[in-house]
Amino acid sequence: MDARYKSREIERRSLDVDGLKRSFLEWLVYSVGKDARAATRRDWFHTVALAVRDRLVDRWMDTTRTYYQQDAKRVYYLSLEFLIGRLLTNSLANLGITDQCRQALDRIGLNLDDVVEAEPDAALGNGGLGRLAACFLDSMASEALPGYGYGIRYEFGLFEQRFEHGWQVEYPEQWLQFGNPWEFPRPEVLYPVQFYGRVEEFRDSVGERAYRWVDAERVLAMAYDTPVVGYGGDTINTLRLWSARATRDFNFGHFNDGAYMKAVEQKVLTENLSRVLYPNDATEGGKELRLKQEYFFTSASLQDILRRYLQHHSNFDSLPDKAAIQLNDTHPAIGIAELMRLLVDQHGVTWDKAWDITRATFSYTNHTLLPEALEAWPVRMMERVLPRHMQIIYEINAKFLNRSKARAAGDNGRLSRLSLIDERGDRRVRMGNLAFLGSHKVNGVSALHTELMKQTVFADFHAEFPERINNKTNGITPRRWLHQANQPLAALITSRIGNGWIKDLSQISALAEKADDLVFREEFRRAKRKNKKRLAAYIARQTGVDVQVDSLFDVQVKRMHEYKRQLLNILQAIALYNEMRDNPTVSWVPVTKIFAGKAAPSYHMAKLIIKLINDVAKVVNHDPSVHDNLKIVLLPNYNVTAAEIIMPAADLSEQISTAGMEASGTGNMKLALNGALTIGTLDGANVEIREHVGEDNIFIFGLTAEEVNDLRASGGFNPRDVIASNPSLKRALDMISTGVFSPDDPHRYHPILQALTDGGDHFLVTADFSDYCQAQQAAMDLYRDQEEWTRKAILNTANMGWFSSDRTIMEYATEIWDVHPVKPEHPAETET
Ligand code: GPV
Repeated sequence: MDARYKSREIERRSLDVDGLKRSFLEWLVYSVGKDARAATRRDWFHTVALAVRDRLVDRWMDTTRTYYQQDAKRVYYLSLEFLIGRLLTNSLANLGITDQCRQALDRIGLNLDDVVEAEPDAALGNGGLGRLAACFLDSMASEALPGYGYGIRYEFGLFEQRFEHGWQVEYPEQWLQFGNPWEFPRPEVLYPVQFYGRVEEFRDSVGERAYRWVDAERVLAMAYDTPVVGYGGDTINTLRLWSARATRDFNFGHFNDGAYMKAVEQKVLTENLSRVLYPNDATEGGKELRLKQEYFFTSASLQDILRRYLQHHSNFDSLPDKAAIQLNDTHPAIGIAELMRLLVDQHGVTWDKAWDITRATFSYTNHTLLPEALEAWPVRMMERVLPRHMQIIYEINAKFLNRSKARAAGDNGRLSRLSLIDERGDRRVRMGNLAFLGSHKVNGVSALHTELMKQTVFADFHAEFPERINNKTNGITPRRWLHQANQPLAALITSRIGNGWIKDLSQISALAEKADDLVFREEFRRAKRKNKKRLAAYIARQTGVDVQVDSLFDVQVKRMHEYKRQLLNILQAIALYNEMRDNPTVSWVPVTKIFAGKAAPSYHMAKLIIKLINDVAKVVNHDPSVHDNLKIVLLPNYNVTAAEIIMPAADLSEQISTAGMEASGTGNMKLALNGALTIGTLDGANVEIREHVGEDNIFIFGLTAEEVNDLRASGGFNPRDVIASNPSLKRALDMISTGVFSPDDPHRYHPILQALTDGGDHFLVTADFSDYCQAQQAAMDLYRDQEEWTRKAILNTANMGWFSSDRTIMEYATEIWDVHPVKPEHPAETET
């Protein structure tokens, strides 16, 4: 133990079992305020979390101090979403004290697994984009990179999903209800953020034209810091989340007029800014409050970044050498105009210099090509909410368009596409174009996605700036998604190749040679079976459905979206159900279809697909004629915590999006790493997964992105012809349309059938159906041969090393950020 700790009365830093136990008992009494007899499971969770937190504070301060003293270049990851999930298991594992903690609790008569279950799941994000940000935090800390996350401390995270009569119903998610032991409020870290008002022009001290933003409304951004523990516990970085606070004028100004209630009401309205996460995944509603959220957290973060920079510098020339700012999609792209405003209006930097600094500091990640997800704020809204930023955007645009090659070539079509303003219809600010123009690097999230970016949304910008677009294929943290979530497999791997893979996942390739080892296969299967039993118990608890542990667990877990094609999956399930009923004497491979995922509350089609899955499940699961060979479950309230149970238990991973539409996918990586075989289209990162695991170890089907493009362009696709020529598809659709699954409302699914026929089947469900069924058949056939299946599953795990977010983050660090590892210095630490 550290010498500096020994003199303390309370062993706040002790990592041994006795020290932990004493800390727990202290914390329970003196901070939670309960005695052991009265303590609930939640009290114990808070107790343990606070005691564990004690054990990382020194390292956290050492890390921060080292960055400061070395004036290290930091990277700031700006993201409207951080889908971090629970932190107790993660903190213990990364600090390396899981076993000690378990034993300490044992001695008090408690079970660590029960205590862990009392932690709420921090769902400050919707799906892949938010979870990627959380994996990146883990990787930055584990790679000793000086990285900060900046976002919003939403009081309400992503809604809780329940099913009522099979329909999705949303409930508020109150993760902060009982307090959050991981966060440190920083009431002194407070920045003003303005909205509305108007811009005044004036002459500055040297007679130059200058602007000030006046008569604006003011909100304060208050910081809450959460430590981000790297693997090994040496580097502990910071996630800084902003919460909206009314200014003191609000509190007291109206009060003096006697309008006390009005003042309080105003305060509540102001603080609504950070109340709730928008539940739309990859779609933008154009809501004013959303724009205000984006500006709120971006402005506060930039002010904080500049404050930190100015501790060591007196001008802004070297800002790009000391700060890299990554824009996680366009949500923080207003930061480009904001940094220009801060530099030009507040710090007197000249425009051209400010622009060079801005571009050298920012970089931008694009996460989708879907047109409905590309943010475009109405100019009239932007003028009202952020009048100075609108001016700055016009100025950036005018200077850019004046100099662009398109103008030189007299190409007006291209010029209008390059413009930051979409002039068609109501004028809008194209945030993607702003982000592109204001960044030195722009990246896609898989090889295919990056190529398509060059060919589609950013084709004109790519011609203008051919060096700017680059690829950074996504990754996942092996700590949370294998070491912590899948302890049976993690222990097996470590028993054979040591534990180096946790920190360096490329080492997992050493497992490949074990794929032919019968003993290893048996143990691999045993680990999978253990995970499947755990999932089966969870399914029974959540849905009441009993599933066979030895059936093929066929898993599709992700947001509900038409492009992700849960509909294709459930149609195949209906076709399989029919085959099983038609051929009762055949010995079928038992299959359990497992779905989970939330639909945006306003996405009616996605919610109808949820209802369809639940309706089909009800019929199939109660039909004795299939002899339990097919079960369908839709698990409610998919979140990080549920994913940690599901991922390790899957046999088959459904990655079946319409090719060209899934930017990357990351669930595909979690499932393959945990030994599931993928059934998927050549979309997003599936393409690269195939290259790594080998084409014999993956089930690829369906149209390619190019074929999808051609088919849509030719207009020659008639879904009715496809349906007519495929009896099993026709039968499945007829069953839906005649109310077999909805006898209470036979027309319920008319909108789905309409979309698949007259609607033109935009997502090509019918076009890919037959090929998909064949791939499913191949999977079921292979599953009969458990030795062969296991061999391929092992090869999946062994060949997924490249998909570690450590690899991804080091590519960002070297190719975009120029940020380097910094080892924290621990001043008073001495060996004893
Ligand atoms: I834009 N993504 C998301 O989860 N939410 C969004 O708002 C947008 C993109 C996802 C993509 O859909 C995934 O393909 C991708 O793997 C993930 O972002 C991370 O890059």
